[in-house]
Amino acid sequence: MSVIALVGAQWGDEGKGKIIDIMSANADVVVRAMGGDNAGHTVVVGGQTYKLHLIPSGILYKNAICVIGNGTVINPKSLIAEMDSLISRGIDISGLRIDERAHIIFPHHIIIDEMNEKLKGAGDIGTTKKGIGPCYMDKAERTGLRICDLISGSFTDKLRVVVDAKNHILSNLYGASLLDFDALLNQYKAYADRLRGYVCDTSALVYNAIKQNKRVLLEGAQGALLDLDLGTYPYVTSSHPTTGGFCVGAGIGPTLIDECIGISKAYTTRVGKGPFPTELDDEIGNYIRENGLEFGTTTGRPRRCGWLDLVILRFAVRINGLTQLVVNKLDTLSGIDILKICVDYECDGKLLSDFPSNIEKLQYCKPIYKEFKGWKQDISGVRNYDDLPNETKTYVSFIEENIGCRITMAGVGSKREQSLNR
Ligand code: 2SA
Ligand code: GDP
Ligand code: MG
Repeated sequence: MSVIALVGAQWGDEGKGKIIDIMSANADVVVRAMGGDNAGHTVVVGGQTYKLHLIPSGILYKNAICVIGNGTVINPKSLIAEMDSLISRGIDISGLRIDERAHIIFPHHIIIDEMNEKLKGAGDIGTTKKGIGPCYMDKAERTGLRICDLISGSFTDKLRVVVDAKNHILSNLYGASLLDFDALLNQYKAYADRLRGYVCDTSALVYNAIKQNKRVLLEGAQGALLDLDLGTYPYVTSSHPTTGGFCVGAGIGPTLIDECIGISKAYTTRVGKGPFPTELDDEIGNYIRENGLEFGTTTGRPRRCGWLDLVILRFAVRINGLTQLVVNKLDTLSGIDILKICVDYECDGKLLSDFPSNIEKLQYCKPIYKEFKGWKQDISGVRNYDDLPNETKTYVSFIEENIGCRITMAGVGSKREQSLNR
């Protein structure tokens, strides 16, 4: 291993945090490159549960350098709260590094996120309301402020320009209260003082680490179907949670990435709005939600649950160039008599094997299912892949045979030891 990229192969929450944590044992540098504190990555270790939002999951290992890369958007308030929470639990965060180019989330981004969602009414996206979209909007509009601005002497002048412009928008377009410049300046200056010591050019750091043959792990957030370009637009996030997103978001060339690993669940979930062909709005869906504890790690929202969809996984293999897939949460399916896997869609009387680009078409796609005999027993105590019930192994083998990608690990629980090499 030298550089490994790890991404969600569905709509996020596939258990990336758990796998990153396991792989961090052999990593020198772990890098977040997209999204912000909308992400929620759960790691369970030594009976303790950590819910990480911006800080890479590798932070739980003492020696790993943990990078928040240039492609992320950083809410300094929640980053500092996350740092403090880790410190209070005895975690050493001296390995944290924050990129100078990462954009900053301000209170107005959060207000605008909330207002935009409200104005959309029933057509809302179901965002996490963390200000992610509005912050990336400013980045694309070239009016955003970055971490290098926050820690520079010109921050006061730059913030003045931003506050004047945003107050104009907040009052005239949204009828919202104005930002208090002095209060905001003092607040963000205090954040700057706290964060300054962690800031550097992380693209250079990662490059130098690679040149020294260090092992680098690129930690994806969200999932392929939430990619701004390739996902179920407009029901997506505003970043690129695909392997390509690492090149831009970590400032690393594509030839430097050696392995691309996708993470999937043994079924499908989605949190937020948008089409979901295999969604189960019934008792089985409820069973999966309750059994799999499918509630948002950041917002606590119930996740929508459905059968595994191979059209989606084939799409994820293609757009990410996956070389391996991990299938988590097989234990959640224990006790379901008949399991279904969607192998293709039927759309307008035609067979569709490729994920459609247009969600209007996706809305009319009907899953074509293959049925499998389920397994009754609790498999969370199994520690060797070969000891899983034959039904579970048949289920996993079928997935592998139909997506064109090796399945190298299977998850039977949230703990480190509940990931079985295959
Ligand atoms: P946003 O806030 O602008 O990024 O929302 C846009 C869409 O992206 C989805 N999204 C997510 N989907 C799954 N997991 C995410 N992280 C949290 C978790 C979510 C939570 O780990 O459970 O706690 O609710 C995440 N972040 C963004 C979001 O639901 C919108 O569909
Ligand atoms: P991430 O965003 O991809 O890191 O995933 P989340 O942490 O948001 O959600 C995944 C949830 O599933 C977390 O609560 C994990 O602890 C849990 N989890 C991960 N792998 C497994 C597994 O194999 N079985 C079970 N039952 N839970 C798992
Ligand atoms: Mg999550």
